[in-house]
Amino acid sequence: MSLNIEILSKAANQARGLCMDAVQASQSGHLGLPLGCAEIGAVLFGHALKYNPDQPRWINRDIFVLSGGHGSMFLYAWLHMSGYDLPMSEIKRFRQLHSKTPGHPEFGDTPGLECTTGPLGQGVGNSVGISVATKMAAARFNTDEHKIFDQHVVCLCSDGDMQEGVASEACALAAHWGLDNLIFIYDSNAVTLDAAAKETQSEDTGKRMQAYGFDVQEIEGQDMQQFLDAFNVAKRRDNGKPQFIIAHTLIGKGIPEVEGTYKAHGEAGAKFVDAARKALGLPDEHYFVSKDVYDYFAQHKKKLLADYNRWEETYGRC
Ligand SMILES: Cc1ncc(C[n+]2csc(CCOP(=O)(O)OP(=O)(O)O)c2C)c(N)n1
Repeated sequence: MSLNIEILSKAANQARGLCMDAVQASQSGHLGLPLGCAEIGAVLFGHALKYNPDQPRWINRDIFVLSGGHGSMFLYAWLHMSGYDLPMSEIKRFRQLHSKTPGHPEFGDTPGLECTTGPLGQGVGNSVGISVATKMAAARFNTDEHKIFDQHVVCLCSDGDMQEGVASEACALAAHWGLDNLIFIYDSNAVTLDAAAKETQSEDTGKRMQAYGFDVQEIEGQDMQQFLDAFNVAKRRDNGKPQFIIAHTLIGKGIPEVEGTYKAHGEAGAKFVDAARKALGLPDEHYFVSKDVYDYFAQHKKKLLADYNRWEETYGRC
C-alpha cells in the first residue's frame, strides 16, 4: 500500500494543533518534540506500525516507546487519532490530576502507552529489555507452521536520551545480543533543554552506534517517504543487528518564532500559538481534527483489525 502523503500531512498539522492547544491550555508541557516529529508520528501510526487499538495489549503488536517522555503530547495525539480509548476530552485534560494524559507518559494510565518515560535514556533501556522479551517469546513459541511473534520494538529517542550513560550501556548490549527486531528513531534536532546540542556534545552518534554493532541510516525526518523507506529497510533487514535511524528534524516546526531553537523545547512557544495555528491552516476551533483525517484513521483501523484477525486464526490453530 502506498503512503497517503496528502492526508497524513494534514494529520501531522492537526496533531501539531492538538499539541499546541493542550500546552497552551495547561501553560505547561513540551512543544518541541511533538511538533518536530509530527510527520514521523503520522507515518508510524497512520501507516507503518502494527497494532490493534481495541486490544492495546495484543501480544504480537509492534511496541512503540517514546523515550523522550517530555514530548508526551506526541503520543497522546497519535493514540487519540489512531482510535485508542483516549477521547478528545482527555486531550483537553492534559497535565491534570487523574487524567489519562498526565505530563509524562505513565504506564497503566493511557491505553496504548507501553512504558513510563521521562528520565532521559530510560525508554532506550526499556526498549532493549522489551526487545529481549519479544525475541525470547519468538524463540520459545514460534514453530515452522505457526509464527506467533514477529513484532518490532520501535523507540523514538532524543539528543538527551542518547547523551545518557544508561542508553549507551543498553545499546551496547542490544548489539551484542543481535536484537534485530529493535529499531531506534533518533530525533536528531540538534537542540536540548536550554541550548543547542553542540554546546554539550560533539560525538558522531551514528558512528558510535555503528561501533556497537548497529546498522545506521540517516534521513530527513520531515520527509515522510524517506522516513517510511528507511523504516521498511530497518524492519526487513533481519540481519542480527539492531537498527538506528538518524532522523534530522526541526524542533518546534510550525512556530516560526521558536522553531529550530532551544526556546521550542518547552512551553515558551505557547504565546505564538494563535498565529501558528492559522499559518498551518487550522481553523479557530481548538482541539480540531477534520472528518477526513478521522475517516482515514478509521479506514486504517479496519485494515489493522483485518491483519489482527488473520493473526488470531494462526494463533487459534496452535
Ligand atoms: C536523566 C534526566 N536528566 C534531566 C532531565 C531533564 N530534561 C528534560 S528534557 C531535557 C533535555 C531535552 O533535550 P532533548 O532530549 O534533545 O529533547 P528535545 O529538546 O529535542 O525535546 C532534560 C535535560 C530528564 N528528563 N532526565
